[in-house]
Amino acid sequence: MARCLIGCGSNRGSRRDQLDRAVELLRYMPGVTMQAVSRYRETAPVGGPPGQRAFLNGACLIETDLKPHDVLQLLTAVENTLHREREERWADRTIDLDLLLYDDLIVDSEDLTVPHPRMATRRFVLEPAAEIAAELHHPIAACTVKELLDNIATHALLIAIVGVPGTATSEIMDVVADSLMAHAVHANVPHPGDDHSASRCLATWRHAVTTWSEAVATDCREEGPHITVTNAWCETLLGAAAEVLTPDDQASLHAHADSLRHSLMRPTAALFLHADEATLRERVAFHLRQASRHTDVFADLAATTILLPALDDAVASLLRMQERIEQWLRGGSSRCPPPRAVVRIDAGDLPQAIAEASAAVEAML
Ligand code: A4P
Ligand code: MG
Repeated sequence: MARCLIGCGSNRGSRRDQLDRAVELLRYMPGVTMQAVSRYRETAPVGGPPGQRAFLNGACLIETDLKPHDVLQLLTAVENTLHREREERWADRTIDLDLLLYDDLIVDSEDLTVPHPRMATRRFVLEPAAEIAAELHHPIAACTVKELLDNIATHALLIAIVGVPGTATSEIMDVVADSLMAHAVHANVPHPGDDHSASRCLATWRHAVTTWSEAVATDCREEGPHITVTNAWCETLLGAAAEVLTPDDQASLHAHADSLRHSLMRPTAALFLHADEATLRERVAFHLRQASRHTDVFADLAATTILLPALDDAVASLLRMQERIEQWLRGGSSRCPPPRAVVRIDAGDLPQAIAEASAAVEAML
């Protein structure tokens, strides 16, 4: 038997009745035993078209011998019974049932992702979930549901928006900071400029790491509720440096970063802007054609393309950097544990990425 945590939400029609009916329909499904149902909470809508009604959100815990895809089918059947219409994404709905956790299983398929990819930053998911299943384990965050809730239930949020050049981390950070009145801390990767020496110079990288970490640490010392967003983390700066510094200089930069880490809080969340190879290739090609004169969005690609003007070399370098970020987020870097909450965002569609990033941060408040 597997234990499944299910998130429920409604913001259209008779919200409480619909949640009650969804729970009752699940309770009487063959192969399902209802273990617990949370209270329902009214929550402000996150993301989606403006002017939506508030949600009523809850969670339930079931035991079942159904496989994960069969559970998803069951949830869809219950949604259909309750007249769920699928219009625009994140549009208001009579009922939404999400499979949050299925034991300790990780599923990553076309139509099903478990754990639910956006749950770790969502207060409207974690509060009811922690009420009935505080000790349930999240296999990717490697902690319990209660620990995920405690992670975001803090008055000082520190959000790292990470991604390789060409994924618009700075622009997205600026939009998120503006819309939520957060402090933005820019990290600047050393730019090669006219001679190529600056970006290969250890001192320049040490300076970049120092100024960035001092700015983050200063923001984090501030008292009272506040949000800090930054477009980098130590690991992303070190990963970029690995492309240009000698192994000895890299080791020295790592030691320098280690000496600064004690002043840094562990980030509350990382928003990982991930681009596939085709997207990176298209953006680098665009940049190399100097079409970028007309737009600033991918200006940060200059740091790569000045040193590596051949398209294939530049793309390969970005993919290596991206793999290093993934490794860190998977917990592969022993120096700095990844944040508990990681939301992976497709950087291929910029407006969508901005909406996802803003919603992920808003959901924590
Ligand atoms: N899908 C993949 N993985 C899962 C999973 N673990 N559980 C697929 C459920 N479905 C999963 O879902 C779109 C597709 O996701 C499905 O076809 C399924 O194969 P959907 O329910 O049709 O559409 P949606 O819910 O609009 O999209 P999405 O991206 O699932 O939205 P979310 O993440 O569920 O967010 N604000 C508040 N306060 N309360 C809420 O409950 N909910 C949302 C929806 C946004 N804002 C909210 C709330
Ligand atoms: Mg859904």
